[in-house]
Order: sequence, then C-alpha cells, then structure tokens
Amino acid sequence: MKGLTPTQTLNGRGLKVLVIHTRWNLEIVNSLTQASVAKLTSLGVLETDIAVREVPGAFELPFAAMKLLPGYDAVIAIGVLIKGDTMHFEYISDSTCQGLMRVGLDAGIPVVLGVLTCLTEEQACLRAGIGGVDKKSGHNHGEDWGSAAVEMALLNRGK
Ligand code: DLZ
Repeated sequence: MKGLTPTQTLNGRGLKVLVIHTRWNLEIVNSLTQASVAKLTSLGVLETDIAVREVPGAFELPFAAMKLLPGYDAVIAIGVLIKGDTMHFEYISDSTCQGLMRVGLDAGIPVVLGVLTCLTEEQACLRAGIGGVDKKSGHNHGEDWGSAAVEMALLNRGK
C-alpha cells in the first residue's frame, strides 16, 4: 500500500519542534502547516514547544532552517513548488532538497522535507488534503511530516 505506515506509538512530550513555511502558494502551504502542527500536538508535543516561522519561498528554507535550528529537536520545512514554463522549478526543487538535507546532516538535527514538488496546482492540493471540487480530497502530507519529526527527534535522542 502506498504512503506512510505508522510503526509505533510515538510520544513527543518534551520535544521542541520548529516549523518553517513559505508564503508561496500559501493556501496549500497553510493546510500542510496546520496538519503538521495538529499531528505534533496529537503526539504529545506541547503547543508552547512548537514555533512556527515563515520565509518567502522554498529556496529560503535551508538558510532559515540553518539559522533558526539551534535549541530545537527537529525542524519541519514546508513549501510547495509548482512547475512553471521555465527551468526555475528544477533548480529551486533540487537546491532546496539538497540544502535541507545538508542542514540536517551538518547540524545532527532531523530536518523533515515538507516540500511538495508538483507538476500542477491540482496535484499539490490533493497532497494537502484540499483537492477536488469539494476541496477536501486527497491526503494531507503535513500529518506525515509531523510524525516523521517526532520519530526522528526521538531516534536522535536514542529513544
Ligand atoms: C521564483 C519562484 C518560483 C518560480 N516558484 C516558486 C514556487 O513554486 N514555490 C516557492 O516556494 N517558491 C517559488 N519561487 C520563489 C523562490 O523559492 C525564492 O523565494 C526566490 O527565488 C527568492 O530567492
């Protein structure tokens, strides 16, 4: 079956998580961010231990993650890249993903890749749970990013 299979009961109490999101494609990004935060709290992360910051676009996510990460147990970097008519999409997607991976490995703190790279807005909406005519279709990947952040933060703490 496609998608993330939960492996264990995660307890995120005591973890501090930073969520950074973009302002490009904001309606979709907001849906993803809300789902990530909701999943974090449902797994026990206190609201007071979650910080939400914003940046202009996906390309800025790695730098912001690097600068803001100290003191957090995990970072979720959220953005939505939608392919246009030029090569911009390819360059931004590639450098954003590589940059986020580098920040996480260099810092030794998990950085969750919450960046959708879609061919169309419709694809992105479906992956944010706001697809279809009812604007309720699809699966919101933000949930998976919230649980990935908790799971990886606990792994990093040796739990
Ligand atoms: C320039 C650009 C383009 C074309 N598309 C997107 C997009 O789909 N999603 C996104 O998050 N950001 C986009 N950007 C903006 C870049 O990520 C970045 O903010 C600017 O190039 C400034 O560095």
